[in-house]
Amino acid sequence: MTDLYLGLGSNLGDRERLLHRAVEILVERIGGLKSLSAFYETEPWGFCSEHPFLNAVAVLRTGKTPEEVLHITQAVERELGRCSKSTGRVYADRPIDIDLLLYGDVVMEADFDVPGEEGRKVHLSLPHPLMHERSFVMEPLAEVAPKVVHPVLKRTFRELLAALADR
Ligand code: PH2
Ligand code: MG
Ligand code: MG
Repeated sequence: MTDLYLGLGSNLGDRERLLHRAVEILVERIGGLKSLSAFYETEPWGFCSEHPFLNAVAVLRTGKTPEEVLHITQAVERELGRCSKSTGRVYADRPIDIDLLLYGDVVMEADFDVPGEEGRKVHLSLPHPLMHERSFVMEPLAEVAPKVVHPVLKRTFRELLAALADR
Protein backbone atom coordinates (compact mmCIF):
# COMPACT_ATOMS: atom_id res chain seq x y z
CA MET A 1 0.00 0.00 0.00
CA THR A 2 1.23 3.46 -0.93
CA ASP A 3 0.35 6.98 0.21
CA LEU A 4 -1.16 8.79 -2.75
CA TYR A 5 -1.38 12.58 -2.60
CA LEU A 6 -4.04 14.17 -4.78
CA GLY A 7 -4.54 17.89 -5.43
CA LEU A 8 -8.16 18.89 -5.99
CA GLY A 9 -9.48 22.14 -7.39
CA SER A 10 -12.80 23.59 -8.48
CA ASN A 11 -13.75 27.06 -9.70
CA LEU A 12 -17.14 26.49 -11.34
CA GLY A 13 -20.49 25.39 -9.90
CA ASP A 14 -21.04 24.30 -6.30
CA ARG A 15 -17.32 24.03 -5.56
CA GLU A 16 -17.62 22.64 -2.06
CA ARG A 17 -20.11 19.94 -3.05
CA LEU A 18 -17.95 18.99 -6.05
CA LEU A 19 -14.83 18.58 -3.90
CA HIS A 20 -16.71 16.49 -1.32
CA ARG A 21 -18.28 14.31 -4.01
CA ALA A 22 -14.92 13.83 -5.75
CA VAL A 23 -13.29 12.68 -2.49
CA GLU A 24 -16.18 10.28 -1.83
CA ILE A 25 -15.86 8.62 -5.27
CA LEU A 26 -12.04 8.57 -5.13
CA VAL A 27 -12.14 6.78 -1.78
CA GLU A 28 -14.55 4.15 -3.19
CA ARG A 29 -12.38 3.46 -6.21
CA ILE A 30 -8.80 4.12 -5.10
CA GLY A 31 -8.42 3.52 -1.37
CA GLY A 32 -9.08 4.65 2.16
CA LEU A 33 -8.77 8.29 3.17
CA LYS A 34 -5.76 9.01 5.36
CA SER A 35 -6.21 12.79 5.49
CA LEU A 36 -8.12 15.59 3.86
CA SER A 37 -7.07 19.23 4.17
CA ALA A 38 -9.35 22.17 4.70
CA PHE A 39 -10.76 23.78 1.55
CA TYR A 40 -8.77 26.90 0.64
CA GLU A 41 -10.21 29.73 -1.43
CA THR A 42 -7.49 30.80 -3.87
CA GLU A 43 -7.10 33.20 -6.78
CA PRO A 44 -6.68 31.65 -10.24
CA TRP A 45 -2.95 31.05 -10.79
CA GLY A 46 -1.45 31.19 -14.28
CA PHE A 47 -4.59 32.45 -16.02
CA CYS A 48 -7.19 35.21 -15.78
CA SER A 49 -10.64 34.35 -14.50
CA GLU A 50 -13.28 36.01 -12.36
CA HIS A 51 -14.00 32.66 -10.65
CA PRO A 52 -11.90 31.90 -7.55
CA PHE A 53 -10.97 28.31 -6.75
CA LEU A 54 -11.50 26.05 -3.82
CA ASN A 55 -8.40 23.85 -3.45
CA ALA A 56 -7.66 20.89 -1.21
CA VAL A 57 -5.28 17.96 -0.83
CA ALA A 58 -6.41 14.39 -0.09
CA VAL A 59 -4.12 11.55 1.00
CA LEU A 60 -5.31 8.02 0.19
CA ARG A 61 -3.80 4.63 1.01
CA THR A 62 -3.87 2.69 -2.23
CA GLY A 63 -2.96 -0.65 -3.78
CA LYS A 64 -3.59 0.71 -7.32
CA THR A 65 -0.75 1.55 -9.70
CA PRO A 66 -0.12 5.16 -10.81
CA GLU A 67 -1.58 4.27 -14.23
CA GLU A 68 -4.76 2.87 -12.67
CA VAL A 69 -5.06 5.94 -10.44
CA LEU A 70 -4.67 8.26 -13.42
CA HIS A 71 -7.42 6.52 -15.38
CA ILE A 72 -9.73 6.66 -12.36
CA THR A 73 -9.10 10.35 -11.63
CA GLN A 74 -9.71 11.25 -15.27
CA ALA A 75 -12.96 9.28 -15.31
CA VAL A 76 -14.09 11.03 -12.10
CA GLU A 77 -13.30 14.44 -13.63
CA ARG A 78 -15.52 13.58 -16.60
CA GLU A 79 -18.30 12.21 -14.41
CA LEU A 80 -18.34 15.44 -12.39
CA GLY A 81 -18.78 17.52 -15.51
CA ARG A 82 -15.31 18.38 -16.76
CA CYS A 83 -15.47 18.55 -20.54
CA SER A 84 -12.21 20.17 -21.59
CA LYS A 85 -8.67 19.37 -20.43
CA SER A 86 -6.01 22.06 -20.17
CA THR A 87 -3.40 21.62 -22.86
CA GLY A 88 0.20 22.68 -22.40
CA ARG A 89 -0.01 25.30 -19.69
CA VAL A 90 -3.10 27.03 -21.01
CA TYR A 91 -5.65 26.80 -18.21
CA ALA A 92 -9.43 27.15 -18.18
CA ASP A 93 -12.23 27.30 -15.61
CA ARG A 94 -13.37 23.86 -14.49
CA PRO A 95 -15.87 22.23 -12.14
CA ILE A 96 -13.23 19.77 -10.99
CA ASP A 97 -9.53 19.07 -11.45
CA ILE A 98 -7.80 16.12 -9.79
CA ASP A 99 -3.99 16.04 -10.04
CA LEU A 100 -1.60 13.32 -8.91
CA LEU A 101 0.94 15.11 -6.73
CA LEU A 102 2.89 12.23 -5.21
CA TYR A 103 2.73 8.47 -5.21
CA GLY A 104 4.85 7.52 -2.23
CA ASP A 105 8.47 8.29 -3.07
CA VAL A 106 8.07 7.31 -6.71
CA VAL A 107 9.86 9.46 -9.30
CA MET A 108 8.68 8.71 -12.84
CA GLU A 109 7.76 10.05 -16.27
CA ALA A 110 5.48 8.01 -18.50
CA ASP A 111 3.02 8.19 -21.37
CA PHE A 112 -0.07 6.05 -21.00
CA ASP A 113 -2.70 5.07 -23.54
CA VAL A 114 -6.16 6.52 -23.00
CA PRO A 115 -8.62 3.60 -22.84
CA GLY A 116 -11.11 3.74 -25.70
CA GLU A 117 -9.30 6.55 -27.52
CA GLU A 118 -7.07 5.03 -30.17
CA GLY A 119 -3.65 6.69 -30.32
CA ARG A 120 -4.26 9.30 -27.62
CA LYS A 121 -1.67 9.37 -24.84
CA VAL A 122 -1.66 11.02 -21.46
CA HIS A 123 1.55 12.05 -19.76
CA LEU A 124 2.21 11.48 -16.08
CA SER A 125 5.10 13.05 -14.12
CA LEU A 126 5.62 12.16 -10.47
CA PRO A 127 6.07 14.13 -8.31
CA HIS A 128 3.90 16.76 -10.04
CA PRO A 129 6.53 19.05 -11.62
CA LEU A 130 4.87 22.35 -10.60
CA MET A 131 3.55 21.48 -7.17
CA HIS A 132 6.27 23.24 -5.16
CA GLU A 133 5.72 26.49 -7.10
CA ARG A 134 2.02 26.67 -6.34
CA SER A 135 0.80 27.97 -3.00
CA PHE A 136 -2.69 26.59 -3.75
CA VAL A 137 -1.07 23.12 -3.58
CA MET A 138 1.59 23.69 -0.92
CA GLU A 139 -0.70 25.29 1.67
CA PRO A 140 -3.12 22.36 1.94
CA LEU A 141 -0.23 19.91 1.53
CA ALA A 142 1.80 21.46 4.35
CA GLU A 143 -1.35 21.33 6.49
CA VAL A 144 -1.79 17.54 6.12
CA ALA A 145 1.87 16.48 5.74
CA PRO A 146 4.22 19.19 7.10
CA LYS A 147 7.08 16.77 7.79
CA VAL A 148 6.91 14.64 4.65
CA VAL A 149 9.96 15.11 2.41
CA HIS A 150 9.67 15.86 -1.31
CA PRO A 151 11.35 12.87 -3.00
CA VAL A 152 13.32 15.00 -5.50
CA LEU A 153 13.87 18.33 -3.71
CA LYS A 154 14.61 16.57 -0.38
CA ARG A 155 12.92 19.28 1.66
CA THR A 156 9.79 19.01 3.78
CA PHE A 157 6.51 20.43 2.53
CA ARG A 158 6.59 22.91 5.40
CA GLU A 159 10.00 24.15 4.22
CA LEU A 160 8.86 24.30 0.60
CA LEU A 161 5.78 26.32 1.58
CA ALA A 162 7.93 28.74 3.61
CA ALA A 163 10.29 29.13 0.63
CA LEU A 164 7.29 30.00 -1.57
CA ALA A 165 5.92 32.55 0.89
CA ASP A 166 9.35 34.25 1.03
CA ARG A 167 9.44 34.96 -2.67
N1 PH2 B 1 -5.14 24.90 -11.32
C1 PH2 B 1 -4.52 25.15 -12.45
C2 PH2 B 1 -4.11 26.49 -12.85
N2 PH2 B 1 -4.39 27.49 -11.88
N3 PH2 B 1 -5.17 28.20 -9.77
C3 PH2 B 1 -5.72 27.91 -8.59
N4 PH2 B 1 -5.89 28.88 -7.70
N5 PH2 B 1 -6.10 26.63 -8.26
C4 PH2 B 1 -5.95 25.62 -9.14
O1 PH2 B 1 -6.31 24.44 -8.80
C5 PH2 B 1 -5.36 25.87 -10.41
C6 PH2 B 1 -4.97 27.20 -10.70
C7 PH2 B 1 -4.19 24.07 -13.38
O2 PH2 B 1 -4.74 22.89 -13.08
MG1 MG C 1 -4.25 21.09 -12.06
MG1 MG D 1 -5.27 18.41 -13.91
